[in-house]
Amino acid sequence: MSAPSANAPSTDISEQALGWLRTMLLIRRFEERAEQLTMRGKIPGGVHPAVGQEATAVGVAAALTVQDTVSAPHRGHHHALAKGMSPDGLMAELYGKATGVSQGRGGSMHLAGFDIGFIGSNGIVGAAVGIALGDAFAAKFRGEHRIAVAFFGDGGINTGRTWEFLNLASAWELPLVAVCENNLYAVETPTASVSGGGSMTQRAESFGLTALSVDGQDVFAVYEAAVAARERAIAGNGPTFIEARTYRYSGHGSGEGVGAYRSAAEIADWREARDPITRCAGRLREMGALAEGDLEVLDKRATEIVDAAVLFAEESPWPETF
Ligand SMILES: Cc1ncc(C[n+]2csc(CCOP(=O)(O)OP(=O)(O)O)c2C)c(N)n1
Ligand SMILES: [Mg+2]
Repeated sequence: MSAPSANAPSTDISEQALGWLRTMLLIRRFEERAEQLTMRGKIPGGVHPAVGQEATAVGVAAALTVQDTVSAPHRGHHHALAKGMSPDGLMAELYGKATGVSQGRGGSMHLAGFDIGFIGSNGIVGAAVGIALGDAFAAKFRGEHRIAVAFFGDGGINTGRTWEFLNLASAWELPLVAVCENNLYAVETPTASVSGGGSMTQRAESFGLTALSVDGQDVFAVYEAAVAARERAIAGNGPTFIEARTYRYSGHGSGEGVGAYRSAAEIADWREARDPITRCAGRLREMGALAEGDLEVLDKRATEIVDAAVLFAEESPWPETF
């Protein structure tokens, strides 16, 4: 059952997918713990948990090299972990400790790890697309063999700046992959109720981007879409827009409920019938790559990594000056 990390592709898809499963379990346990710690006052300021959205980040990151970059929005822990950020450094950052990935001065929404190609998360809806656009321009201008990926939400799709960025990416045929994680809601607003002009992919196509919609709860489907988008970008054929249909199990931010704007049936459908971890584990069992009891072992290991990250954050010093 030994497997490489999500960032170290192997030729054997089941070996790779075991790495994806590990990373998705790590994200889930990390996010659950981060929310608990916020509610207990250990993590200041709140977090935006990505529980339920693990496959979108992991499937895309698995298609990337270390040199390829990722920019992320306010809900960005899963992207950072999938791109290879250390759980210790991330947890310490959430705590505001000096050992955090942004030296404890950024917090949940301002993560960065330039050595792993994670060029930053930020809280301005849609802005991650502009940051990745700039890096895609740099890659093309310098003739570098790499791409930039922007993650953003379905709320971000309805901001003007997002389309300004996608327009330039198209006009300049930049190696940008724009991934919209459509989790159906922007805070408590159902995005469909405030969206005109047809589907997201139709809108992206009208700007000249190659556009496709994938099942964001199927890590294999996300991976395949990202591989194809990367190949197109590297070949000089311009940007791709990917809508990844997904769902966040939590409220918008830590401690927020969902009962006021979602039906119990909708939540049950996503959690019970489409869960990305359950589905990935199922595929691996079909391939003969996951035996009875293996999932529990991997899950226990993910919990241990999170336990160690919490201990690291607790024992780390505060920044010297503010
Ligand atoms: C420019 C801007 N406008 C408004 C906000 C407040 N805000 C924070 S998150 C959010 C909704 C984002 O929804 P979506 O893009 O779907 O991402 P999700 O939270 O679903 O992951 C809003 C309106 C903001 N941070 N930035
Ligand atoms: Mg959303």
